[in-house]
Amino acid sequence: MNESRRHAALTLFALAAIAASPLARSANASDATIHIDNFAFSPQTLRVAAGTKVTWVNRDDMIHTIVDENKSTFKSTPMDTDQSFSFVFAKPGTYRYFCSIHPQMTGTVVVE
Ligand SMILES: [Cu+2]
Repeated sequence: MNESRRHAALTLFALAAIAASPLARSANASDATIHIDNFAFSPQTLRVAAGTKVTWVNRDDMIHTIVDENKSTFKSTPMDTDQSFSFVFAKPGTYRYFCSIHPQMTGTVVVE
């Protein structure tokens, strides 16, 4: 293979790798992630557009839950380390939530 063909092949390979990577996927505007670390939600306040799918990922070595303050919009089952919970916020509003096991853990999702 001559040098320019080799270069073209490498470029194609790199583009395919970027398209298939999870990083490219999470750049999708309709996805957002909140991490749980050391008994805290990060970011504590998340602003998203209506229709966004928000995923909470538990990075703590402790079981946590995600429950909205009215206990009617969304409620996860207990999440162990590395487990996640997702909810699609269809309607604009301010959604406060907490962990039912550690009620001092609170967070807010603002849907615009
Ligand atoms: Cu908790």
